[in-house]
Amino acid sequence: MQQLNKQTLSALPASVAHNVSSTTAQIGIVHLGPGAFHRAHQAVFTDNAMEFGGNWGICAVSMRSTGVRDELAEQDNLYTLAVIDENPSYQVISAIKEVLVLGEQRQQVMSRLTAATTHIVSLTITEKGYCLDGQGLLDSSNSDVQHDLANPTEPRSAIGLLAAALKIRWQRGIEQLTIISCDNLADNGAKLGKAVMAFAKQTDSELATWISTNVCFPNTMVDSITPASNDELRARVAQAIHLQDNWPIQREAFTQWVIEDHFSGPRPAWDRVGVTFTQDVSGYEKAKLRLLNGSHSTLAYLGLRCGKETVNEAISHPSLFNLIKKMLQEEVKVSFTPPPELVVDNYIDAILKRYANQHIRHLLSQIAWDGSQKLPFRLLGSIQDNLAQGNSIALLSVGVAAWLHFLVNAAKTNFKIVDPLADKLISEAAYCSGNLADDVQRLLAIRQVFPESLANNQTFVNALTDAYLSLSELDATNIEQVIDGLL
Ligand code: CS2
Repeated sequence: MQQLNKQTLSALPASVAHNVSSTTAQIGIVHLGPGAFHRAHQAVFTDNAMEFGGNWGICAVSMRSTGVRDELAEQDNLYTLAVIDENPSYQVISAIKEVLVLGEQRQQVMSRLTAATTHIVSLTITEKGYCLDGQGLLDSSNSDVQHDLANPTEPRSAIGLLAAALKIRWQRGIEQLTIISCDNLADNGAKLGKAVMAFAKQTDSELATWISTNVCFPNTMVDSITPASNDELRARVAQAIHLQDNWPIQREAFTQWVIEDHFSGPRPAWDRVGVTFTQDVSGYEKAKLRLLNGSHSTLAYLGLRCGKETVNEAISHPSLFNLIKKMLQEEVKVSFTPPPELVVDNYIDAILKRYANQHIRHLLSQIAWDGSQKLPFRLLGSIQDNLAQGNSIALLSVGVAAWLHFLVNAAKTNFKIVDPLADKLISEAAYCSGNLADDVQRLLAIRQVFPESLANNQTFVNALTDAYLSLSELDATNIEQVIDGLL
């Protein structure tokens, strides 16, 4: 079978969508972190928007790994998006024009970031890529930040890289840039802006002032369930497009992007292809982070303990379904103020339906990554707000307790967890001896995750200890008994 590339594009069957107008566009966007989510989400919106004109080709920059660059090079950076639902559909995306690797192509990355034709820089670098501390501010003790402050022209963190590029734009008088965080952090844009300015201040305070007046960092909410690619997907795509694509991606049909309407300079016609622009993203962000991601993480840690592998398998168990639904309806829903146009009960129902999509295999182990970075936004924020308002936190605490058990179990079985704090988490978890109240206290003392005010809140400590105790018996054989007992 021939490989997907520019030459073979014309052989695509008519059933496969492809926006020809994006094939000739020049680069106008630099994206940091071209993982599956970017290629299934922002790159697709941008590809579709180019139907309405503009040079919005994407230069994608991997911070370290060479995999995406090398694989995509063989197919002229083209790849297939498979939308996996009741009726699957396929689209070849040509918005990505080049992929660079920062570690190996520093000069090229810098020229793209500082080009006057680059109007937008976007990021999907995951929570840990922002180098923030527990307060959401730049963590100056982070080793990458320290490295970049000592070597500002050779940055390895996204924050150092942006500061270095902005310095050159400032010196050359190239104004107007919008930097769009597309990661699952509350107030993602504001946090990114603050971190970049805090970094800049430590190198040149005038630079920080220039950034604050010339560069916009809109907040965003991004959503689309995007499981990792696998051989099954490659086979399926080959069959659909009649070409070999070694790097396809898959996602569910649902996709959403809400961006704060706060730009410095032009942007693609995203508004014509389904992107929502609004003055205030925070309600959308909280709804998504707390309702979807919060329940995702809870389901991941509970499901793994119950011997489940995928989101679909976990949510298909009536007890787990009931627990998640009750947690969302009774505890998460009351923790925040949604945007006026959002009907939260419908949103919850839609999330539960999305989890039940049996056509995609979304691995719980993938969602379980980086718990230390995710839980504060996904569960702890709701818990703190509920405590302040006197609302219940019993079920939210179950998600946190399930994570604690995940750590203790990993320490016991020598399972290597994926988390930037893995060493610290596992060494603390290894001391957990089974005296449940002591275990909880020890883990609550991890300040990078649990702020002091929360760790010292007796209502939370009690709820977490109760949940931790109840879950200690849980395994694949007694799901009803244990989980129903919590409802
Ligand atoms: C998931 C998210 O992996 C995870 O932690 O919760 O990636 C989730 O699938 C997306 O945020 C959905 O938009």
